[in-house]
Formats: sequence, structure tokens, C-alpha cells
Amino acid sequence: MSIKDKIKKFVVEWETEDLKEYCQTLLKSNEATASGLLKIIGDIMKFVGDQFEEEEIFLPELIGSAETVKAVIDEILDPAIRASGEEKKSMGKIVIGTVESDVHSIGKDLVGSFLFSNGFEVYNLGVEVTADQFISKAEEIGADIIGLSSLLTMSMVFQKQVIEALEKRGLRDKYKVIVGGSPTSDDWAENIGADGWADDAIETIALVKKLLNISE
Ligand code: B12
Repeated sequence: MSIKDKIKKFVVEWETEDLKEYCQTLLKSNEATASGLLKIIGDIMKFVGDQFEEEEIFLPELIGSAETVKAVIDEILDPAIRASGEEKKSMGKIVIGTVESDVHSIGKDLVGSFLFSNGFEVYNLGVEVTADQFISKAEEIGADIIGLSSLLTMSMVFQKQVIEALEKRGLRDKYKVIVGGSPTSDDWAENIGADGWADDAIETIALVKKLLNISE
């Protein structure tokens, strides 16, 4: 069984302890890197999300998988990135969250972990984050980028609201604003005056590096 198939089995069966142990073994034996494992987990969560949508699995199964993945990222992969020196010196500060009225967290958390594993300081504000909360945090920590996630067509308007609130406070030029989430697009980003859009966590790294003029 391939590494991906084995991880997928643990994720869909919510075998959190087994998955933690397996990831740890892979890391110790250098068979995989923490960022490599994050990429595999991202693909698996996309698969699980699609299965839910196609009614092949039900809500408790979806949530169980998401919780397994979150525990493994929080307890094994993020700490491994810190400890192994994969984490480079901070390349920039990013405040990320899911916008007001929207509770979808899985994709945004993956984007946050990818950014973290690529050397960025990530401040993950969670879900249903208001414009005020995004801006207060960005001001407090001196962020370079504000990342807005939206999975609902109905919540996309709140991405726009954050940009308008920045403009109102004369802070728009202080931060690069990026948007993402399945109903969003490049056109939408342009339409609301965001600085960029990315389709997934990997593209987000390239986007953020481009916006911060980081060449690598
Ligand atoms: C999981 C899920 C839920 C879970 C969320 C659990 C959690 N903790 O996140 C629960 C069950 C709670 C849920 C609830 C609802 N959901 Co829902 N949900 C999904 C589902 C199945 C998967 C989403 C997911 O996690 N995908 C996996 C991740 C890895 O992918 P992702 O989120 O797209 O993220 C990637 C990119 O988009 C991007 N990205 C994401 N964020 C960001 C941010 C930035 C800055 C950048 C650059 C990139 C980026 O990178 C990510 C990683 O690669 C989708 C359908 C689907 N197949 O996508 C529906 C879906 C998003 N849900 C939907 C709906 C309608 C709802 C509900 C309204 C249902 C209801 N009637 O109650 C509620 C909304 C509650 C609320 N107020 O928010 C609709 C939205 C339709 C729309 N366009 O408006 C979808 C598309 C299902 C459908 N086809 O109808 N949902």
C-alpha cells in the first residue's frame, strides 16, 4: 500500500492515533517530510469533501475525518516543521481566517499550515471572522498579508467588506489582501480589488511569495 493510500485509510476511518504514529515513523525514517505529508493530507481532504457532496459519506464521517486531520497537523506535523528546521526564518506575517457567517475551516487551515511550513508566521483567526477582527489582528502583529477564505457564495460579500473597511480606515495600502475558497475566482478577486487569488494551498505559496517579492 502506498503512503497516500495508508494515510487515506486512517483519515476515512478516523484512526487518529494510528495516523499520528504512522506520520511520526515516516518523519523519523526520512521517508517523508512534514510539508510532503501536508500535501497528501490536503488531497485526501479534497477527496473526502467530494465524497460528502456526492452523498457517499455522511456528515459525522466528514467531521470525524476533519478532526483526525486537524489533530495530526496540530500535534505532529506543525511541531515537526518547527523542530526539523524545515521552518525557515520568518518570510512574512499572515493573518488568515474564514469570513463572517461562514464556518468552513478545513481548506483555510490547510492553507495556514502550508504557509507555516514554508516559513511564514501564520495567525489563524478561525471562522466567522469579522472585518474588525481581521484588521485589529493585522494592526497588532504588523501583518504583511491578510488572507480571506470563503466557501459560501453568500459569504463572499464579506471578503469585499474587509477590503472596504481597510479603505475606510486609510489602511488599504498597508496590507496585501488575498482571497480564496471554492466559489471565488481570479475575476472575483480583481472585481473586489484584492491583490490576489489562489485555487489551492500550493498556489497560495507561490502567490504570497510573488506579492512579497520573495524569489526562490
Ligand atoms: C466540509 C463542508 C462543510 C462542513 C464544514 C466543516 C469544517 N470544519 O470546515 C459543514 C458540514 C459544517 C458545512 C456546512 C455548510 N455547508 Co458546506 N461543505 C463542505 C464541503 C463538503 C467540503 C469543503 C472542504 O472542506 N473542502 C476541502 C478543502 C481542502 O478544500 P477547500 O475548502 O476548497 O479549500 C481549498 C481552496 O479553496 C483554497 N482556499 C480555501 N481557503 C482559502 C483562503 C485563501 C486566502 C486562499 C488563497 C485559498 C484558500 O485552498 C484550500 C486548500 O487547497 C463542501 C463541498 C466541496 N466538495 O467542496 C461544502 C460546501 C462548501 N458547503 C456548502 C453549504 C451550502 C453549506 C451549508 C450552508 C449547508 C447547510 N444548508 O447547512 C453549511 C454552511 C454553514 C456556514 N454558516 O458556514 C456549499 C456551498 C455552496 C455555495 N457556493 O454557496 C458546498 C459547496 C456544498 C454544495 N455543493 O452545495 N459544510
